Amino acid sequence: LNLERRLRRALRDNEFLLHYQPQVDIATGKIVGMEALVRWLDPEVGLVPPSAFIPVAEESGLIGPLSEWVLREACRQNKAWQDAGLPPARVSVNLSARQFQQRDIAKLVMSILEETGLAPQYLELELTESMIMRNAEEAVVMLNELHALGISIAIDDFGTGYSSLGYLKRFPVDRLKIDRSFVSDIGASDDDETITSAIIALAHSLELQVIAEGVETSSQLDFLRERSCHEMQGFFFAKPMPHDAIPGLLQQGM
Ligand code: G
Ligand code: G
Ligand code: NA
Ligand code: MN
Repeated sequence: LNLERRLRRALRDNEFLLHYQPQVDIATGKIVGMEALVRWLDPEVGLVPPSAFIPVAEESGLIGPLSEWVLREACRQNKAWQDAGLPPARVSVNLSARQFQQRDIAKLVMSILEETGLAPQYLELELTESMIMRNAEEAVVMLNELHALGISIAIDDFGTGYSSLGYLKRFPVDRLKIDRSFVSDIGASDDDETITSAIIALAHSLELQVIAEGVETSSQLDFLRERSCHEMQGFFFAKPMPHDAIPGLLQQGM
């Protein structure tokens, strides 16, 4: 069976699941969010990472229904945790390029928020610079529609693409996610330290939130804290984990 047909079957048979990686406020140490990361539990192969199937899903058009499932499941789960009395934390969902090209994405997000009852301030969408810059004029319109729903927007892998800083100001963007390639070289590369510092300073001067991804060591964390980076995500705090590990973490408050 080729991958496309196996993916189609996996969608039908409910073989996808979400892992979550906590995002922590550096000043308070509290979990303030989590990134939803899709996995495929293939009965023959086991857990398959998204890099192995997202590209095929995009080419085949299956990314539409898959992304819709991810969005709905992330919102549903987050609302269920809040209803269970856990401290609220936002959930971030990665948008695929294909999905962002669909003019009616804001309508879909709105209907999923209504259906699940999740308050919009607890949903964040992650987009990459290249997705936005591919058609910046169109992206401004779509991001404004999404932002008007009350959700937040993060730019993923920030620093690796070609952002026009001018557009960055015009876009209703809430958060920059410093790409993990820069963060991982803190302590090893002067250039990457300079870039990380510059992104944090840029975020402060544009009054954006900034989160570092891929934080693996306490010295990376110290570097980020000294520069007033707001949040961090990475193996130093926690790896992506199954949904049933999250309530305990939220409860502990960390
Ligand atoms: O979890 P992992 O490191 O394997 O994720 C690899 C990549 O897959 C990341 O770049 C992430 O953005 C992407 N990814 C994870 N979940 C989703 C999803 O639900 N939708 C899309 N479009 N990409 C995802
Ligand atoms: O492209 P995106 O930023 O969405 O990728 C998220 C992916 O990054 C997750 O799949 C996760 O497995 C991976 N990741 C998260 N934290 C770390 C980390 O500290 N180190 C490494 N090497 N990978 C990480
Ligand atoms: Na991401
Ligand atoms: Mn990223």
